[in-house]
Amino acid sequence: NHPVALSDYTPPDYRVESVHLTVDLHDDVTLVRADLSVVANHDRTKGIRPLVLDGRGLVLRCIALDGKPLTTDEYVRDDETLTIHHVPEQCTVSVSTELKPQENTLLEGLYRSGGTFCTQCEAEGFRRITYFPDRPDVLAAYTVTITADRATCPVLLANGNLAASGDLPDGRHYATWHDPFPKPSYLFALVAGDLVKVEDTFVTKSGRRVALQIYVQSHNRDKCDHAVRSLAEAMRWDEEAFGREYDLDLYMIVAVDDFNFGAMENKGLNVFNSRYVLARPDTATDADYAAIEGVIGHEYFHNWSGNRVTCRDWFQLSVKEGLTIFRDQEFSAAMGSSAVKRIQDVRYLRTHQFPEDAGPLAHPVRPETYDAINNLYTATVYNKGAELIRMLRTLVGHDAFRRGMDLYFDRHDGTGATVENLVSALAEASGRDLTQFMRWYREAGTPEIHVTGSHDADTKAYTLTIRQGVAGGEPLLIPLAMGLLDRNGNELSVHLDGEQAPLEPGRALELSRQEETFCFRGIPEEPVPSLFRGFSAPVRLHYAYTEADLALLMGKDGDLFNRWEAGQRLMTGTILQLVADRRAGQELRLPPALVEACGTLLTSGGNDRAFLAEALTLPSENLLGEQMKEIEVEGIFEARRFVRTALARQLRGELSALWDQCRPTGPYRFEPAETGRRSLAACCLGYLMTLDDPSIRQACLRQFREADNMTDSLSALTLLAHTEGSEGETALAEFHARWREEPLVIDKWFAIQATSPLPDTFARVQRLLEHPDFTLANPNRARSLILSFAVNNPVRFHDRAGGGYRLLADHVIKLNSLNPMIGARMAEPLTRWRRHELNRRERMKTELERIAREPTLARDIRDVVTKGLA
Ligand code: B3K
Ligand code: ZN
Repeated sequence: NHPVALSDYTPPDYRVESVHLTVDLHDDVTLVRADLSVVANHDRTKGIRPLVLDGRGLVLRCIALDGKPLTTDEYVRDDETLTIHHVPEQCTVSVSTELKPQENTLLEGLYRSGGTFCTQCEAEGFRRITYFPDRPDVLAAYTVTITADRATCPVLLANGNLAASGDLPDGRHYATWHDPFPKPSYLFALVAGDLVKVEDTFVTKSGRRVALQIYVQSHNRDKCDHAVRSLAEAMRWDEEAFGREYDLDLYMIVAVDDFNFGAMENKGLNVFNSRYVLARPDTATDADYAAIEGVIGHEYFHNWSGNRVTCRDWFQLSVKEGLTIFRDQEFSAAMGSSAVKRIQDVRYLRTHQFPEDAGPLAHPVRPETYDAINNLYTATVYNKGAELIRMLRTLVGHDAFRRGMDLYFDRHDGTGATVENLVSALAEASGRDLTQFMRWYREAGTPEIHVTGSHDADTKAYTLTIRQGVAGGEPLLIPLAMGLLDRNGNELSVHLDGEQAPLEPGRALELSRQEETFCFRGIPEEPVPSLFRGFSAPVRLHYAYTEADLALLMGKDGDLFNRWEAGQRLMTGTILQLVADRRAGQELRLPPALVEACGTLLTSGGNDRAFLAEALTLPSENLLGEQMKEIEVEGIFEARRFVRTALARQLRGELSALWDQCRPTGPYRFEPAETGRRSLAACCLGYLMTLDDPSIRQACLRQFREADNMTDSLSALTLLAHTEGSEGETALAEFHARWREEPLVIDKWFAIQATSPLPDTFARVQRLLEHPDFTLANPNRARSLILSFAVNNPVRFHDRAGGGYRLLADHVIKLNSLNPMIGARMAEPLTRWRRHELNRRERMKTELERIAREPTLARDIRDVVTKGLA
C-alpha cells in the first residue's frame, strides 16, 4: 500500500467514539486490552464495508465483538492490518495484545527508557500497542487504566485527569486516567516509572488553576526550574498573542533520555527528550536554555494548533507543524531579541531547508505522496511551513491574521483540518483572495528572485524590475518588504508612482507576476534598495550589490535583519572569491572593504551584543558550499580559515578590547543582555584563538576551568579542542572526568571532538565509536558523534579517501534493525552526492548502493536511499 497518495483520501469507514485501554505492565510481558466503541461512518445501504484495524509487530491474544470472541475464520490478519468483515452499525471491539517494551529498540510505540515505561505514537506508533484505526481523523475519548509494580513504578501517568487509583494484590497498584477531549491515537501517551515531580501552578486568564508538573529521575530534580518557568511563560504568551487558554487542570511533562526527536505534544502529557527539559547553569549552555524555552513553548502551543485542531491526514502535517513552529518562533522572539531570533531562524532554514529543497529529497510543504511517513517530518514541512504562515500574516496584516486564526480554531475545534481550511479562514477574515498563495503549498523548490534597479535623475524616478523564476513556471504571490536608502544611509520615503501616499512602514509590496516593475517617485539620487526586509519570503535574492552598497546597508539599514544580511553577503562574496583565487593558484589577500566593515562593527556597532555577535560571525562552510554548484570542500575550508585569521590579525586590538568589555560581572543569569554578552565574548575569543598565541590559549584554558557556567566553559573547551596545542587534550580529559555522570554533557564532549577541524579527527571519531560511553541505542549519543561529524565537519567528513562515507553507511546499516527512524536521518548526508566533485560523488553513491543492497531494509531507510539514488 505504498506510496500513499493525497488524492486517495477518503473519510474513515468507521469512527471510534471511545477507547478503554487497560495496560498491565510487567518486566517480561505487558498485556494490553482495548475496548473500542465503533460506529459505522459510511452509507450501509450501499454495502457494508469491512472494519480494518492497523497493527504492527503485535502478538494477538484474543479479539471479541460485543463480548463474543471471534474465531480465526471471522477475521483476517496480515503484517499490517486486522480485518473484520461483518460488523454491525455500532459495536464494541475488544482486542488483547502482548508486548515486550523492554525489547523495543525502535523507540516507537511502548518502550522503556532507563527503566521508565513510555510511549511515542506519532505518527504510527499506536498500532504497535494495539489494533486500531490509526489515522489522525479518527478522534476518540480515552480512558486508560495502568497497572504496575508499586515499588519499581510508583508513578503511573496517562492523558487527561486522574479518575481513580489504588492498591492491588502482590505489591501492584493502578491508576485510571480519563481524557475528555477527543483525540487521534497519535496523541495517546502513557508513562510509568520511578520519577520525581517538580511542580508549580498557573492561573489562566479566566482564573482557572492549572497544576504544572515536570517528571524526571530523582538525580535531575535540580534541573527543572527553567523548564517550569518556560512553560508558564508560554501559557501566558499564548493567551496574550493568540487568545488561547489551556483546557485541562493538569499539564505534565516527562523527560526521558532515549527519544527519537525533540519532544511530543501528547494531550496533557508531553514526553520530552531530556535535553529539552534539563538545565542548570553549570550543565547547560545559553543555546540549550533557549532551545528548552522554544521546545517547551512549541509542544504547549500544539495544544491548540495540533491537539484541539489536529490534521485531517498526514499530508496536512504542516497545518500543525508549520503553524506551531511559527508560533514558537514568535514566542522566542518575544522572550529575547526578535532580530537575533529571526537571524537564527533564517540561518537554520538556509542551512537545512534550502539544501533539502534543492536535492533528491525535495518535496512541497504539502506533498502529494509519501512512502515513509516518518520521513515527512522535515525542515520543509516544519520550517518552510512556518515561513508560509509568516508570509500569510504579512499579506493579510496582523489584525486580520489574528481574526483568521480565531476563526480557524473555532471552526475546526475537535476535528482534523486541511491546509485549505487554514488558508480559507485567513482569506475570510481578511476579505482577500488567497488562491494564488496555495501554490506555495504545492510546489517544491526555492524561488529565485532577480532584481535590477534603474534611476532616472531627470524625473527622479527609481524603477525596480523583479523577475521570479520557479520550477513549473507559474508565478507565486510573494510579499516583498523593502526600503530605499540614500547614499548617506538615510531612509527615503517609498512612494509608488500612481499611489496617493507613501507605503506605510511595515507594509510589503506584493509580487504576483512572472516579471513586474515598481516605480518610485521623488528619489533624488540612485538609492540602495534594502530588499526582503526581515526575510519577508523564503526566496533566493539576486541583486548586484556593490561592496559599497553592502557596507552601507551593514552600517545603516533600519532593518536589523538586513544589516546582518548585508554583512553575510559581503563575507560570502569575499570568501568565494578567495576560493576562486586559491583554485587559480594565486596568493590570498583579504580585501580592505571587509576589514573596514568588521572594524566598524567592533568599534561602533552599537550595544546590541547578541546582534553584533551574529554580524561578526562568518557564514558556515555548509552555507558557503550551498552557494557553489560543485562544492569545493577544501577550498571553502581554507578560504574561510584564511579570512578568519586575517581578520583577527588586522583587528586584534579591537577584538581584545571588546572581549575585555564582555567579561562576566556576576553569577550566571539566562536573560537577553547576559546571553548577548556571552555570545559576543565567545565570538571575539574565537577570532583571537586563531592567532596561535600561547597567552590567549592560556586565557582560554582559564576560562574553561573557572567559568561558573557551561556556556563560557564550553565555548572555551571547543576552541581549545579545535586548535593545535596540548591544552585541548588536557581540557577534554578534565571535562570528561568532571561530567561522566551527566549524559547530556557527555553528548557535548562527543560532539566537540567530532566537529574538530584538526587533521586527526576521523581517526578520533573511529576511536570514540569504541569508547565505553558510546552507544548507538541512544539517539542523542548517536547524533552527537556520528551526525555531528557527518553534518558539521565537512572538511573531515568529506575526506578524499572516503572513510567518512563508509563509517556513516556502516552505522545506517546497524541502525536498520536497531532504530530505522534514526538510521534514515543518518543516511541523508549521503544523498547530497550530486553536489560534489567526481571522486567524492562516486564514493558517496557507492555507499548508498551498499545500503540499498541490504537484504531487508526498513521502509524509512529504503525511502531515503531510493530517492537518493534516483
Ligand atoms: N509532533 C512531534 C513530532 C513527531 C515526529 C514523528 N516522527 C513533535 C513536534 O513537532 O512537536
Ligand atoms: Zn511540532
